Amino acid sequence: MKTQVCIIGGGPSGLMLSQLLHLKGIETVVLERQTRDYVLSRIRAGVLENGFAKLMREAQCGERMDREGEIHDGFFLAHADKLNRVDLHKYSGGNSVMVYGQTELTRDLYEARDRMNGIVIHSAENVQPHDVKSDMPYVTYSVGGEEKRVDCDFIIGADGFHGVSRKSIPSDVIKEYEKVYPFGWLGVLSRTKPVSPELIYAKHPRGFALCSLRSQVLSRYYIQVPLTDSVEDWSDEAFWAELKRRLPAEVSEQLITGPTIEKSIAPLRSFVAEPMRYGNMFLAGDAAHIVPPTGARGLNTAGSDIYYLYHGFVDHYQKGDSTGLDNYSEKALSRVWKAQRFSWWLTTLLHTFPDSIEYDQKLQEVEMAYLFSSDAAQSSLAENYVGLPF
Ligand code: RFL
Ligand code: PHB
Repeated sequence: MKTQVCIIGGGPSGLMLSQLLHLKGIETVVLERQTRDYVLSRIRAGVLENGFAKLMREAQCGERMDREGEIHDGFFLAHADKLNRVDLHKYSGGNSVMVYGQTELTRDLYEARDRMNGIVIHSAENVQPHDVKSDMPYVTYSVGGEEKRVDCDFIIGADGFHGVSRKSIPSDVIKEYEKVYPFGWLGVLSRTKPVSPELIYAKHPRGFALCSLRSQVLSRYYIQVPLTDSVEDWSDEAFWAELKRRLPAEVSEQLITGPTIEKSIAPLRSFVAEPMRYGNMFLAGDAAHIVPPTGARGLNTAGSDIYYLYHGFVDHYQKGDSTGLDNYSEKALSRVWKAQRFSWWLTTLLHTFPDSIEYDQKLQEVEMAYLFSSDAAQSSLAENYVGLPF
């Protein structure tokens, strides 16, 4: 098979790029290791910045998001039994975020690819990029034991943190920066009315908690847990009891509990790989960088990578101008590091660190007090949460 851009990974990054390029007449093939059902069973992001929502619309995938997603103009930070609202609209110059699940937007992207007869190959095993430093790179894979090959002009590594693309770059070319946090998030999904119409991020001595949602009948909650915990350690009853302990009384009194329909633990990690280009292979999304979910930046930062690549490829194929592709790594990394900084800051502010000393706790307290006494501090929080410009 021959194509222009071979995309490894059929998550939101890979599908979005494939869809956008298709609409500009640029051919792609997407190779995904898992089945579609498996990809759609992963419960991940819930908060989209405006830039990401715009990209969904440009990809002709925004209709259901605009119908079913919720626009949020603010969220709450809970601390010391009190709720403080962060007014995103006021402090970001009229901006807001869209609450719409990654599962749903991935489904919309798959459906769009189907509608346009896009090639997405599932259950692709042993995917491997080759000759990426040459003008004739190719990707090999197997399906049902049969060896296959895709020749292409460019390869996109959009295969997530555990993918093969980044790992295929020689270690003397790529530099990796990593910070592993000493805790994870236990997340549950439940068919209950969300406790609050807007998200609540709660700081508590027992650990962080987050009340989020997917719709007015589907709640998503998280609590900070030690890395040694497993899902089996947490019955539904234990989860609800612990969540209630970490929320202000006025919130926990309102919390409607019920059976959970998904429960998983995600370790918290910050990671950046530089550069994001090797020869004719470009890394995008979680393949190149991940953040702890606290600032809701992961998928949104993947979105800006895709935006830069999309415009880079359009300029390359339509105008013969490769500046966008040549500048991709530098441009993407500049925004990636700002998302890293924000995610690290919010994670450090809101979590309970097992090795923290009293001095650290005092700093968390004063940071919180400063935040809600300063318009400048709230503006800084708001402009980062709604997403810095692309
Ligand atoms: P993905 O989604 O990991 O998709 C990569 C795809 O590549 C496939 N793959 C391979 N395919 C072929 N060959 C191989 N060798 C392959 N290896 C892997 C995988 O099967 C997969 O389908 O990466 P992508 O597309 O870059 O998307 C990134 C996002 O998924 C991620 O950044 C977000 O989910 C992060 N995130 C959040 N981001 C936000 O912007 N807002 C949020 O509110 C938010 N909440 C979250 C989150 C992530 C979470 N977890 C579980 C990590 C909440 C959580 C709990
Ligand atoms: C979610 O709804 O899954 C979610 C929302 C906000 C975050 C992280 C996760 O910061």
